[in-house]
Amino acid sequence: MKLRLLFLATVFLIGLDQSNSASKNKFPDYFKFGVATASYQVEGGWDADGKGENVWDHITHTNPNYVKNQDNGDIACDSYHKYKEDVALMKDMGIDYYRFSISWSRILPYGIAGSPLNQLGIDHYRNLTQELLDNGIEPMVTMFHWDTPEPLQELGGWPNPEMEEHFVYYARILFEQLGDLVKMWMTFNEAKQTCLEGYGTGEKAPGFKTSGLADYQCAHTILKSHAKVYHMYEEEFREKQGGRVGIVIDSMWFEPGSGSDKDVEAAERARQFTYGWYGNPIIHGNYPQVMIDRIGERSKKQGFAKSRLPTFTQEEIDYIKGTYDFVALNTYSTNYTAWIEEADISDVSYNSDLNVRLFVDDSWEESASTWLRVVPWGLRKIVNWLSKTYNNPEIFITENGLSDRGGLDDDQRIRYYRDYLSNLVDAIVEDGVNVTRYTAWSLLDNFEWRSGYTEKFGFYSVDFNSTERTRTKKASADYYSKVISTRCLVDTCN
Ligand code: GBH
Repeated sequence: MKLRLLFLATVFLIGLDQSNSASKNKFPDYFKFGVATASYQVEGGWDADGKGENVWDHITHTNPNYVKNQDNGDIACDSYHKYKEDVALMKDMGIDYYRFSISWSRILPYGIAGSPLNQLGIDHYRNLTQELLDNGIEPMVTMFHWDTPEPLQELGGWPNPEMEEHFVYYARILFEQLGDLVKMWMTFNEAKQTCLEGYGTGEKAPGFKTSGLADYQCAHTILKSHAKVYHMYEEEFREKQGGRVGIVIDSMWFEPGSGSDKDVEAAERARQFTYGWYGNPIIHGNYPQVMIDRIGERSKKQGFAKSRLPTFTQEEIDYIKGTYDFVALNTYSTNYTAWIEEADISDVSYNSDLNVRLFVDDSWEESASTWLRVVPWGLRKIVNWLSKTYNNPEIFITENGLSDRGGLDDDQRIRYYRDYLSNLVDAIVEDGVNVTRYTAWSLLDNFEWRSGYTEKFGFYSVDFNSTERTRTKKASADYYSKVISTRCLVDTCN
């Protein structure tokens, strides 16, 4: 009898143990998996059906050497014409939702508030959205993924506060014309890159290099525009349409390069200057204190009558605070941080306002992108940091992925997804972080900005030499499908 009890107890314990280790590797049932793309990177049809010119059309046409191999997005993956095929690929993979962006210049060729609407542009996105819904795939829409209408750039672009009016006008059209079908909205993709690279370092279109000034002005306009669009949805659309609105913020994970207090401080400062630049105003109401203090002090020493970081009034703080229904993160990699001596005071730039040295461990596996080393544990750390810093919000990973040079047997990509997802599941199951969505970048190999078509992130390769832009499945697509259908990373857990 005793033996039998012992035996039963043992079986029970083993059973328990197995179900525990199983659930450890399993995503919760409510968890959703998606893939992402962006309009300029995949659509092509750059002047099709009345579309206007945007800053990427403009810079690649007027300064072809801006992009490697003089590549541009004129045709890209031709997804503008091949969207049904793209949806079929996603359906085949069992994707839960598709994160794509809308090209502002297709909807409003002049960009400007009050300018004529291009019905064919609206039709295109209604068709794409309907096709997704008919195939059981949820649309997740980004309103702006870096492709500012050129006429608006000629008025100054994002550092010009008037952009708010133009963006709100555009956003209203999207809610009115697509809000019956779309329930998940992202206002901006990676505002940090729009501002820092577009107006600070010149790394992205429109290519201005006025760091420490125009980048801060740009961010200020974007934050106000985002808040206004959030409130507009809240007041005029939410009740009827029942959707959700947020903003996509990007950050790598910053890990202290040593245990010293100074390196630890440098890491936190880098996080605040990156995610916090946008996240802090939206979640807590104002720029991070460390940005206010450091930029204020340096500006003063440089002879500016006021801080180069614009200030929000109390009214604006109250208005911006809380304008999110979830926290969205694009993240790919990790850097170490080291404290350094204060930068020369004559240097006016975001980088010297931040004043942190970033470095990587040479043993970290490389990708095809210089900035992207494979560091899976960084994902677990960054979502834990978001959770702590921003009061345990619901978190979406809106981009994560790996670049290589091409090839259908992409086991490096499979390992990347396996190891990053494994860290994510640990964050959810073991650390209790509330992540509910994961979005892989990207469905297709596509136009990778300054690198043209040389860095490949896709589950499908695209033959850019064929007018058909033929898509071919890579091994990683099958891997991701299997994760989605089993919600599981190891074979033993289903
Ligand atoms: C995302 O940005 C974009 O949203 C997407 O369009 C893009 O295709 C995808 O990732 C892959 O790149 O050279 O060290 O100064 C990624 C975030 C942040 C990556 C800035 C490049 C340059 C860092 N990007 N980073 S560095």
